[in-house]
Amino acid sequence: MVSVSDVPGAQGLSKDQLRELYYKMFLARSVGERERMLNRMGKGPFAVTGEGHEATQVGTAFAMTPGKDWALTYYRDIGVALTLGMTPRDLLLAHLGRAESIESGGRNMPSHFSSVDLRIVSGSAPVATQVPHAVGIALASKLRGLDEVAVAYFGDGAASVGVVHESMNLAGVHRLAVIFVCENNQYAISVPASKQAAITDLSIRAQGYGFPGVTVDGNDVLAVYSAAKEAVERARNGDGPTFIEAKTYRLVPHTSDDDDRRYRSREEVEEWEKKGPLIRFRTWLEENDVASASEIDEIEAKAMAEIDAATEYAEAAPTPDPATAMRHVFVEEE
Ligand SMILES: Cc1ncc(C[n+]2csc(CCOP(=O)(O)OP(=O)(O)O)c2C)c(N)n1
Repeated sequence: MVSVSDVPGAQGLSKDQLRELYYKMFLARSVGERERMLNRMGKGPFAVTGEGHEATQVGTAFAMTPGKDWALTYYRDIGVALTLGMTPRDLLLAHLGRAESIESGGRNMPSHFSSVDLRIVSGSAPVATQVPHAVGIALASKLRGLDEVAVAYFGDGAASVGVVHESMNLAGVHRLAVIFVCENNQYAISVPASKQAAITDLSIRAQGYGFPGVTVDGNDVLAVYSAAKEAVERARNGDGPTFIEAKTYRLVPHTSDDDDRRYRSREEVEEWEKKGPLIRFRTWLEENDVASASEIDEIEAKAMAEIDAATEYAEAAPTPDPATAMRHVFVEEE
């Protein structure tokens, strides 16, 4: 039986749930690191990962009901996929392009998360295309009288794309059960936030579309969870959309093909590392007696063991048969 934690600031989460949050955050961080490592070893063709985004991704997804609510992710959302129930094995099979990958049988780019059972809808590489999909799903839910919530994830760069504004407008007009989660990591590849928008808090845009917008500290998992929980409640109750801007920082280059030394200083990255989501939540768990240092070490060891086993499995798994390369592209004759 899980007892509800009376730890101040725990947002009503039990100690087990708080530890689970840390587990998922650490898992997300370490899957990203593993993917980049496999890429450097010449095994994974391309790595796009989310180190630094763990509080934003895990905190929002933790407020959703997996398999009922819809996640429209973008390429950085390893933490969302893992929190909703995808496994390191799923992600590494996709990263290495293996036939068994549930995402596309090894045909898609990595980090295009998808799971039919978990309602994680496969995205497309052009940024922001998942946002109108979320609104369409939310409209369908409304027409069918369902209380399912659709959550669209995107970056600060994607927030400038026209279709995001059209999506927010439509969602506001019809008061749809959709949540817009903007993972503002300060950069769109090399373009800093100051050259992306002439405002500081992107969340104020929601006002123009007639629904609430909040800016939260995207490195504070409990603050993010609290905002997401409220947004999910509003959406489920028929009170319409919410825009959540989570301010965070991408601690690694944009992808394995990017050299971030060309557009940001090492000092800047180090400053953000010091206030990174994992170190902050680990400190909070210890200070509030939710988990001791050695218990946290055990949580981390468990996550690493899961990732090591997943890596071994995925590396040994076969690649797709080249004769099936066109499958799912053209209709196949029986
Ligand atoms: C329509 C379109 N334009 C350009 C690109 C190339 N591109 C890929 S990711 C990216 C940056 C997106 O930045 P942001 O939305 O802030 O997300 P982040 O990568 O920082 O998490 C760009 C320009 C693309 N995929 N699609």
